[in-house]
Amino acid sequence: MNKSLCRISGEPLTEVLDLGSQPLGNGFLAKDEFQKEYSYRMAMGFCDTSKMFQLIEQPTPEQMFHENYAFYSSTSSYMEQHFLEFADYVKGSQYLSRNDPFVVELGCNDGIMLKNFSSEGIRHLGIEPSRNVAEVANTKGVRTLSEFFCESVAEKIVREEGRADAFLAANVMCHIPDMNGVVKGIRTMLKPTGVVMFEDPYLGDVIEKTSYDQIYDEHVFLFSAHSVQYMFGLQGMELIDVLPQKTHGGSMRYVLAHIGAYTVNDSVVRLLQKEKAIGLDRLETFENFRRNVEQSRSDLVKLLREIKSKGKRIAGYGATSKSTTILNYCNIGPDLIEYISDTTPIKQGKFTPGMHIPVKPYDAFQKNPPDYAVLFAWNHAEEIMAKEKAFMGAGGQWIVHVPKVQVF
Ligand code: DWN
Repeated sequence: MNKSLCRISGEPLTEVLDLGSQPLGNGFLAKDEFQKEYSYRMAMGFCDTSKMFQLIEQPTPEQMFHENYAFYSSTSSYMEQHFLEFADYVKGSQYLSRNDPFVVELGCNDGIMLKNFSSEGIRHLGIEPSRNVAEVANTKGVRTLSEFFCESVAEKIVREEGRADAFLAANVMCHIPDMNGVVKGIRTMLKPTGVVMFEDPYLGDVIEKTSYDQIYDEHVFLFSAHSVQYMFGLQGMELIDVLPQKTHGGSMRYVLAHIGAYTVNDSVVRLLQKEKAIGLDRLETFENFRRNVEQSRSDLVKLLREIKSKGKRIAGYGATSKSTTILNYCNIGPDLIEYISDTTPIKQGKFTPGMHIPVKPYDAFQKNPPDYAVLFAWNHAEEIMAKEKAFMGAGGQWIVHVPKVQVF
């Protein structure tokens, strides 16, 4: 497909934001890999037909999701709680049949959500292309297939196990370039009364908070109710409910079903109206967003340079995929940020993609705390603030860029 066409409607895209040359968001690497590091031009386009805000160019799924995938969902206790509640919501909903319900999750990662179904003996299946995290799920008793989901995989599952009552996905759908193929697969997988429930970072929050770090190679789409309605509408499905979530700095849970299977909740109508009011369906909104992103970059770089010029030490907290976007777009390297602390073993001892800042274990932060810490995992702020009282008590200060660049 021509790269400047919308992946959903096939209509031309208008480029609205260029975040420059970027490496893989989760491409943490060793020193001897610097020379052959991959990069691409990361720019976003808007389609006036589908209303989809999307990457113009994206690395292949195989480059991003493989046996060394660096992100494990169960690194946050708050997220564990979130998925327990998501699972309870599904189990308590009207959508699961009483007799032998079947729940499928796309991109189940290390089983953080499905373990809440497997522990109760509910028939389930995870589909997870990154083999290392899929293995962790299997060892937790979560039945997981390591595959990229598509219509033929859906047909095979239906032949062998029947259709699903609920098809779940959390922080997954926005990663999939062949969305039309996947939505066809989902439609194939669902019973006539089946539903798909998925959540992803919400475009409305990204625009409102200038959280442009939600844009990176893996996030090919940033969804709104408008774009979700359009893409599922192409396959005979409709939005029946929307539920805002606090996770990842503001997400939306979308519930969709075959057209006419359920009454459409008022929440859908209200959200569509709100999106029109704030302009999520219009090009000008994205042009304004671009100006805010540029301002955020100059504010952050100015602040870091000022702090450094006073001889203070700055580290990063959380080597997130999001941080890759900020560091590379703002050209922030080890001259400004000494190291980034992260609890994920696979990232430790490596260097951040593109800017090559050392990633150190959490111990480094505790034993040798900086004067300032850039909170790259700002979406986990509540959890992190609760456990970093010692850092703050000793005079340590945080820097965030969302919703605006500030020190606290
Ligand atoms: O969509 C995606 C989201 C859900 O997760 C993926 N494409 C990749 C990943 O994105 P991310 O890396 O931006 O996600 P997080 O959840 O913001 O990453 C948090 C990082 O911070 C992890 O590497 C773990 C680390 N961490 C830490 O060092 N100390 C996290 C917490 C809560 C902590 O206390």
